[in-house]
Amino acid sequence: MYTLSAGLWEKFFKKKDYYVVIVGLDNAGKTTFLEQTKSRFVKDYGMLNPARITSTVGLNIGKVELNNTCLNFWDLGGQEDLRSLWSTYFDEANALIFVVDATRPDQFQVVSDVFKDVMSNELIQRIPVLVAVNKSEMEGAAPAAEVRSVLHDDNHSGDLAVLPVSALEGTNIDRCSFFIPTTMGTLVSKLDSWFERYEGKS
Ligand SMILES: Nc1nc2c(ncn2[C@@H]2O[C@H](COP(=O)(O)OP(=O)(O)O)[C@@H](O)[C@H]2O)c(=O)[nH]1
Ligand SMILES: [Mg+2]
Repeated sequence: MYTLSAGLWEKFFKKKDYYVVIVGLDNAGKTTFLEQTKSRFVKDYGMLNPARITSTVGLNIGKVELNNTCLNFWDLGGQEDLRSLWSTYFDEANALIFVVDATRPDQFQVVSDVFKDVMSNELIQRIPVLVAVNKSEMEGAAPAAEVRSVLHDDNHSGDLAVLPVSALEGTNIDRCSFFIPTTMGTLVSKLDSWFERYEGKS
């Protein structure tokens, strides 16, 4: 029994490298979010001037170290014709960040449909999902609760958090990164107690 549990543990939960997919509609602020995250956690990283961030066609990657955890971000292009490629990255993903532009309530129906589509993927249903309600520093930006109300996650069993952020100003960006190892930690401790109970019975 020990060998089985130790093997599973190593394979799924003890690894310190986490892969995080960043998705959301085009222009929501995904690349700015990643740049801001890198500028906060990568020593001597000079954030790109936001005015020089262009629309993402392929993929931007970023690696960030937090204590003994390494977060590998994949920032994917959000244009309609690129969205079908997102799921090819879901296989490896340990967590997902969904970025919403809070200043565009006219897009919330599309956001709702796209989010529903992402959450219908069974690989996503069991991993932590963080919704970054971006551009929240702007006057008139929708509050996180309003964005939450258009998002449906009925079949999702992983943790879900909805946070107002400003990728431009850096508000709450650290909390987004810490959400991932924190929820992973919860998963590990849940698994730990499950193994204890299971092994107690065997
Ligand atoms: N006001 C404001 N603008 C932002 C914020 N984050 C991104 N933007 C702007 O939104 C636009 C799209 O950002 P980008 O990161 O390229 O979006 P992406 O297409 O989702 O990767 C750019 O003009 C950014 O400067 C934010 O928190 N506040
Ligand atoms: Mg981009």
